[in-house]
Amino acid sequence: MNRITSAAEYKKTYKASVDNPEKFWATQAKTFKWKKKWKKVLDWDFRKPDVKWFVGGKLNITENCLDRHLKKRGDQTALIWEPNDPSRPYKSYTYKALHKEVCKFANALKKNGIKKGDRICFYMPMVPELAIGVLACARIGAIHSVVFAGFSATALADRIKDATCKMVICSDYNSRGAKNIPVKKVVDEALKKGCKSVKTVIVHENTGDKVTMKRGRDKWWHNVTKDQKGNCKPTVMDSEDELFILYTSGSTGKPKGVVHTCGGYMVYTSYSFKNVFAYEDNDVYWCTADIGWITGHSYIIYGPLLSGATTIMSEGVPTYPDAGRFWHICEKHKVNQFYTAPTAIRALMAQGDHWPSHYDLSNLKVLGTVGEPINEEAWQWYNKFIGKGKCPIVDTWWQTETGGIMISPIPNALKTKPCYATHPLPGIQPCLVTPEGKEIKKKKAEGLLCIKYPWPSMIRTTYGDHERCRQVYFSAFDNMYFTGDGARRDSDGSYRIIGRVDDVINVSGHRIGTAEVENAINEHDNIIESAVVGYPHAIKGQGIYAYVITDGKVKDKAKFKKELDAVVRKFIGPIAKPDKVQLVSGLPKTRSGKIMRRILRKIASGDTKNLGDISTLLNPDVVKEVIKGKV
Ligand code: 7RM
Repeated sequence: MNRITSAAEYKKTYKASVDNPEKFWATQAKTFKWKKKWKKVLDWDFRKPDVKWFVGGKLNITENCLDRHLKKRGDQTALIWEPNDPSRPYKSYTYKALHKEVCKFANALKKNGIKKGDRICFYMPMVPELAIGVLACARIGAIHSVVFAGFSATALADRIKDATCKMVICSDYNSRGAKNIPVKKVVDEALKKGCKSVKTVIVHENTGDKVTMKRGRDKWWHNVTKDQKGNCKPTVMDSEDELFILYTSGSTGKPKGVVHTCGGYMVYTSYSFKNVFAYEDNDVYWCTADIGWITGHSYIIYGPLLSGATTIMSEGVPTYPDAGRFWHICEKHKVNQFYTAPTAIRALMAQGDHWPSHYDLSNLKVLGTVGEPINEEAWQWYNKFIGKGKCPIVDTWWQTETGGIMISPIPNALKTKPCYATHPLPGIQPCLVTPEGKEIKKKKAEGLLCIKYPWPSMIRTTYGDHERCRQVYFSAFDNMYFTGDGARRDSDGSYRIIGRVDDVINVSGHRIGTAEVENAINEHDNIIESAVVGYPHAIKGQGIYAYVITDGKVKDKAKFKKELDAVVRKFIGPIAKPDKVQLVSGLPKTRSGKIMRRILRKIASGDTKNLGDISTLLNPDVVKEVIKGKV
């Protein structure tokens, strides 16, 4: 697999990838071990959508992540795990050791009745067993569905039911900063909400604190793996067999299960990993994301391991025990590539410039960001205090649905530019379209970001509801994938991502649907109606602003706010708690009864001068009240 190292090479490679995509991707795919070669590289029809890559090819992704490397780098470190508490020892697994652990757990899954195609839900903190478990699923063709351990029991139950999971794998507790958060307890609660498909719960002992185990259903990880062999033949999978489901928020209430398949995802995550991070043999790479999000799937587990890299996963938070933790870990493991979210950079920047100065960051070569737009100030700080002006910053734009990085600088080949994700990777054909669906050909333009040609790691369907996939991503514009983002393009073809144009807000790099938050808020007894919008937030990127109409019986506003937090916590999780709540007597609505979110968004952002024409509203008077009551 070739890595691009100059501007000329990028230009040449990009052109080749667009002129003959099938030839280009076939070349990349040859790096891997296939049980059977594909018959055709690509079959596609966006209108259905029906996209197939490496048609007829047979493989197992874990054979490519693990077995393929054993001969050359069996004793090289594959995975380093850095615990929440820095005084505890870190763990590391060589490729050989990781292979063995994955096989043992894969055998344990089989022993517990798991077969190819079964869905398994993971609800775990960032412990090595999460990576091992995910790979063990892939080893035997079971489909993993990882649910971020910050989600509530209700949210977890919804996801378990949607995918009819046969098994849940969890930990006892989650050590996060100074907290010890119950995990198994949340699973118990979720399973009381009608998750009839779940037959077994496997519990990994993390902190060792007390949990209740249900006889016949719950088993300890260490017991089920104890007598298993360290060898497990990889199940032969079709390129288009499902690899995993990952739930993500959209503009409607219910999160959708984005489905990725084996062959294309394998080729693309590895290709993009090597190129974007300029990964060279023996480099140590660290992505601070949680495996509960796509970034963790593609760029902690699959991309790095497929590339034979040393990948770090860390359990803790950026500010525990202090704001130097990230830089301490970089020094300790001589990290070469570091990948994090703008929100973390802003939070650490706010703690003072001196924190990074206490650590040796001289091994860093490439810095990355993901999840949300990075503002210029944070970019400059990252560049100066972490990269010391010598590390290219790769601002990587992509989505759960795209499976891998789509638009990003490539170190030494594509120049970086603050706030710009810059150029598409080879094989990616972005375009800007007008709301009417016309592609904007002019270079310098602003529009809706679409992708007009398939790429190997793209979403195949939304689990259990293919029509929804078509409707959400492929119906807005003919023959194109619509990203939901708006973007600007410079005269040099460089892209700047502006952000979501739908009702999705991005809080600390987490995607949250406003409808989900509204549904949760509406569960409170005193709520008549609510409208949730995003507004600019100095650290989180966006904050959550809730406008609520109550039944007039709310006496204690502070107590009421706490109660709203509690319902949101209950139905979604703490990440979706509103930052601001404003009680209003009405919401601006169109004559057909639709809430005018555009107006609410402007007011929440403090931009009350350019509200546009409000005379067509059903209730224009309410706007004044809403402005006056801004919190
Ligand atoms: C990887 C991930 C996707 C949404 C996406 C954007 C936003 C992601 C950037 C970005 C500006 C970036 N997957 N987004 N990366 N916006 N610059 N570099 O985050 O499915 O959770 O979110 O995140 O709005 O549509 S995600």
